[in-house]
Order: sequence, then structure tokens, then C-alpha cells
Amino acid sequence: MYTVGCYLAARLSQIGLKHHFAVAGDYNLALLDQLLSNKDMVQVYCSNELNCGFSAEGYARANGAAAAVVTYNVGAISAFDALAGAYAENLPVILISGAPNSNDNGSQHILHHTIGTHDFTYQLEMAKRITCAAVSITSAIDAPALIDHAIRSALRARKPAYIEIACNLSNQPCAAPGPISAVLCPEPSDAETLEAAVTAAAAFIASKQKPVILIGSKLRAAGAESAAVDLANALGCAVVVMAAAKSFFPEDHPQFAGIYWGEVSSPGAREIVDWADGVVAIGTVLNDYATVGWTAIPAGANVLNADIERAYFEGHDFGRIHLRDFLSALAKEVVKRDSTRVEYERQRPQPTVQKAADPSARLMRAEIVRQLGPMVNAQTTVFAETGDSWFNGMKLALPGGARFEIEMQWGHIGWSVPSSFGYAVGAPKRRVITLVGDGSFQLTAQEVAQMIRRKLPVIIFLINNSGYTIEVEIHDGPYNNIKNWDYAGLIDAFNAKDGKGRGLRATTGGELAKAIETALANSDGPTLIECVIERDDCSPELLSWGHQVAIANARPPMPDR
Ligand code: TPU
Ligand code: MG
Repeated sequence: MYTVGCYLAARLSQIGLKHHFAVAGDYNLALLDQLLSNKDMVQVYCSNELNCGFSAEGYARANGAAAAVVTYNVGAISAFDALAGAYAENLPVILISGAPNSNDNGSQHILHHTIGTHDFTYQLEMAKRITCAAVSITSAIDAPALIDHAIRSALRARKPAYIEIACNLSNQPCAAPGPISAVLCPEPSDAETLEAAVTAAAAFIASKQKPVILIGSKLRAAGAESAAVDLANALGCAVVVMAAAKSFFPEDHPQFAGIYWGEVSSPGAREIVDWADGVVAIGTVLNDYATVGWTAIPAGANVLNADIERAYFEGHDFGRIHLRDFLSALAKEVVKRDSTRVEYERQRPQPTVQKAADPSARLMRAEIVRQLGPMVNAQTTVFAETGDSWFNGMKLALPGGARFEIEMQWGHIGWSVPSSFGYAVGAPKRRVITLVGDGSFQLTAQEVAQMIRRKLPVIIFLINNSGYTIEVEIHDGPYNNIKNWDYAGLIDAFNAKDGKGRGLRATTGGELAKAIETALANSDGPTLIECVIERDDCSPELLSWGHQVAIANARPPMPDR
């Protein structure tokens, strides 16, 4: 005998979820009971719904999909921020919200947690704008079809979906789930279009002498990372990766030519893209940040754009072809064109061994990055928060197997703490290292307590530079100063009597080295290392990037008439 809640649990489990994230509220308590009755899934609690949404977002980064369960309005509207983030970042997060009793629909009742009118539709309407599917379950008979529709849409589109369930329905009987293939069934590429696209693309590439491959963040969403390696191998050219896609192409691959990010690219990468006569742009997202305030946009006749379900270039536009199918088939058709790789070999920067700072000298940003480098191995996943952590993270050379997570399109400060928590829940065998600024940390700090609760050995490098340095470099003012906290001391407050988190402070290179040793030895909980540096001690890339972004932001309005 299935109920609506058990049906939902079965479907979430069948798509591969071993956990779901939740914050309790009276609109979802009965639903949480139903979900708990599924022994294949663990319910993981969060401190607030924004964090719950970001935890699910991080879980989806590790596991391909995720679910978060929240209460009506007061919970769900907080979670919407993270849900919109999942949309921006192409992650299928299923947000499930408890909702008013079905008998209250159309009544003149005023319900708690609402804006106090008789309208119970606005949450669903809001959800429709930031998901690929949003459904409201007010009848047990329709529940299986609506649940399947929402989950199927999310998995296909790699976008979030929303399901609200009236609070008196989750324990009502409904049909048993049929085969999961009906939910997973991918829409195949259109075979004829695929063939035409591949023929035209192979001809386009053959017409170029110096093509380069540019990897963007939608590559992973499309499940096409290994297909991109196949294409690179066949073409033999240099491969550059956008910042938002770091680690989506292996950095130990012989054709890897660095991070392309306009004037803040890694050495040699920009020169190779500038020199190329054709760019195969795969899953790229060219926003103002990624293009350094519109100063570096590969566009025009020399660009072949391969998107998740579309390829367009030089008078062609092919739809209904999957990126993975397109890249794999193209790999079999392309001619070898390796001149950008050969040229990059000449330009390739020699690995420099940075000198260790005097262990008793005041800690500097460059020394933090130097000490971070050797910590990254095949099992590591690095999270880089908005702020100078982005630029510090870019400097890490990733060995094969290392992963890198960044939220460059949504760019919500505070994302990294809950997202790395969710990721660590989903990928317990990986070593998660989170780079986060003091300003960002203050938004979502509570979720460190959940890392403590679940004994997750996440290592947090909290860069305390006394403020919003990224904003300082874009446009400074008193609003970029923040209240200092005792960040290391905070961990003891979170530990209370039973926690095993560690909070350490490093003000010199020597203290940092010791703190890293302690962190690596602490397997019973997170370790936060507060790295204290000066306010203006930032990466040179942030200076240049901030300058260009400030110019782009300050463009005067077009004349009215
Ligand atoms: O390393 P640093 O100092 O640059 O990083 P920190 O201390 O984390 O400061 C980040 C400053 C920042 C702000 C205030 N970066 N972006 N913003 C704007 C912003 C405000 N609110 C949200 C939710 N997201 C944002 N990106
Ligand atoms: Mg800061």
C-alpha cells in the first residue's frame, strides 16, 4: 500500500538519492514521517531553509540530483533563493514544500505562515519562474503523475523542479510506482539532425588552421565530460577551460592549456585563444563576470557553439541534439588540428616553485595559496566562494581526479558553506576543502554546526581580510566594512558538549602549517582555519577583474531620445 509521501520517497530513492535535506514545519511534518519510512534514504536536517536549498544544491553537484523538504511560505520562500541558484547552475534540485490543507483551497480561511489573504497560489506562481516544472498536489489520485512529471522534467532539463503537497495528503493512499524508466527515459537526439550537425561541424573545423576548444560549465550538466575528452583527443588542439568549469576537463591532460578568463586568464591561455582562428565553445556561459566586464567574448563567425541541446555556428542552427552525442560523434569525424597545442607548448609557463614565507612573518594571501597546493589530491574537492577565493582557487593545479566547485553564475555569497556540507553528505569518501571569505561566511555560518553534527571532516579556509575585499576592488565605501567575529572561537560554540569540530587561527605561515596538520588529522568533524590577512592583500587578478567589472557597471545610460 503506497501513500503520496511514500510514493515520493520511492521515486527519489529510485533516481539515486540516498539522502534528502529538510527543515521541519507543521505543513510538512506528516510528509517527513512518510519520507522517514523509506529505509533507503536518510533525512538530513539543516539550520534554515536557505541553507537547506544550498545543501541540496551541493548534494546535486556530488550526486547528479537532490531533494529538499521545507514548510510553506516562511520556509519555501527562503529556499527559493537557492532554488534559483540551482537553475542558474544547471542542477536538478527538487524542492518539496508542505502546503495548506486541501479543504482550505477556495475557502475564506486565513492561514498562518501566509501573507494573510485568501490567496494560496502565489508560492506556486513564484516557483514557476525559477523551475522547469512546478506542481501542486491537492488530490492523491493525481499525485503519482504530478510527482513523476516534476522529477522527469528536472532530470531532463538539468534544472530545479518544485512540488507542493497539501499537508493532509502525504499519508493518503495512492497508486504504486511503476518502472522508474518512465521517469528517467532520456529524450534521444534526433538522428538526422545529429548527422547533419556533425557533418557541418566537422567541415567548419576542417576549414580552420588553428582551432582551440573552450570548455564551459554546462559541459557537466550535459553529462558530456568524457565526450569532450574524446573530441579533444581526436582534434589534438589546445583546450582551455572557463573559470566556472574548472576541473570539468582534466588539468593533467597533455592538451590542457589553462583557465581562459580574459585578462585574468592563467599564463598563456588568453594568448592561445586570441591566436586561434576558430573556437569550439562547449557549454559556455558568457556572462559579464566570465567575460571580465565584456572585454573577452569569443563570438562571431569563428565560434562553433555547442550547447546542451543545440549546436550553432556559421549559418547553421541544429536543435534536439544532445551535447554528449554531438561531441562523441564529432570526435569520430574531425581531422587532426594540433597547431594551438604545439604553440601552447612553446608558451607553456614553467612550473614555478614559490618560496615559503618566513614561518614567523605575518600571514599573506600568497602563502595561503602556496600551502593549499600540496593538500589537493585525487580525492579532493575544492569549493571556492565568491570573493578573492575565486581567484585563489583558480591558482590551484588539480591532479587527475580532483574536483572543483564554484557558483559563478548565481554568485550568492555564503553558498559554499551549506553547499560543501551537502556535497560532503553525498560524497563522504572525498576530502572537501572550502575556501570562503569572512563576509561570505557570515551569511550561512550555522551550517558548520550541521557538519559537526554529522562528523564531516570538511576543512574550511576562512580568509579574514576584514571585509568585502572583492567589492572593495570593484567600488569601495563604508558598506564594505564588516563586524569582525571570533571565527575560530565560533566552532566551540557550535560544538557545545558533544561536537568534535576544531577552530584554529593562523596569523603567520608557521601557524597555518600547524593548523593544516591538525585539520588533516581531525576525522571526527570539520576544521575551520581562520587565516588572518590584511584588508587589501588580494590577488592581482582581482585587481584587474574588479577594475573591468567596475567600468562595465558604470556605463552611462543610453540617451533617452
Ligand atoms: O575575499 P573577499 O573579502 O573578497 O570575500 P568576502 O569577505 O566573502 O566578501 C564578499 C563580498 C561580496 C558581496 C557583499 N561579494 N559579493 N557581494 C554581493 C552579494 C551580496 N549578497 C549576496 C547574497 N551575494 C552577493 N554576491
Ligand atoms: Mg573578506
